[in-house]
Amino acid sequence: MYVDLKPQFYIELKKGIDFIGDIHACFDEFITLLNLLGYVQNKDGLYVHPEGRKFMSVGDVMSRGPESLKTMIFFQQHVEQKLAYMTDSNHGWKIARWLDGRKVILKHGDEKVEEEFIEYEKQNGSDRTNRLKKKLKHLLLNAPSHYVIVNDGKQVAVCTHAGIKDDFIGRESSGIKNFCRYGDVSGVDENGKPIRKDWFQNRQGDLLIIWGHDPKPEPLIVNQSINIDQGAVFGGKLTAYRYPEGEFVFVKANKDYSNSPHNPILSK
Ligand SMILES: [Mn+2]
Repeated sequence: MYVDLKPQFYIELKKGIDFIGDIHACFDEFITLLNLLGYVQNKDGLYVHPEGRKFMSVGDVMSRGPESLKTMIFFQQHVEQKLAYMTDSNHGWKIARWLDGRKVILKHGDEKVEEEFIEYEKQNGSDRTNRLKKKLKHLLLNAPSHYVIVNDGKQVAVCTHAGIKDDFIGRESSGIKNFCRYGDVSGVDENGKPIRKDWFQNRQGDLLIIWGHDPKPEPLIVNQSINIDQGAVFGGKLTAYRYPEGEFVFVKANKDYSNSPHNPILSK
């Protein structure tokens, strides 16, 4: 069962969009990137572009890294004001369900979000913490599986987290949402790790797809798809892809925050 993607998830290109790869709580690197892209703080402390550009995150703004709360609050404020956009994602969906009180096990860096909330509550009390949780839950539960970018009435690009099939574009269903969160996952390997099929390899469509999720040392450009997750939290770099200019802007991570024995960037 499919339904049409909601009209508010079709975004006019207007003055241009800066797509941002997986931030994973690397807040300092993210702010450095926004400054490099020319965004400046307005009187309310929100980052706006003097030329009217907007920025769009491929999701996974939190978890693994040092500042999940700051990064999520940042997106909550900017998405609410329509200064920024953020797609759904696997970590985002996990945190959304946790905030919604559902039974989930926080691991793979999601436990760091809970630790930050505990610290936040110590400093700000439970009323303020509960209000924040409610706002962030709303942001995460309402993030779309993908956005379609439109220019002069023509669809020009799609932004999603882990991937999308061409015939999913402009539609929503629970299957499409899962595909966009996790990619084309077919079973698990002998270590219990999901086997990822590269959905883009035999792709025929010609609409540009911008995605993240699967950290690559450099942007991977295949069949009109661009992976912009360069593993900032793993000590790689945070990527912006500027559309329609087609330029990449990078910020090198200050360090490897992940402490992961299977570092996808430094081991490649
Ligand atoms: Mn992901």
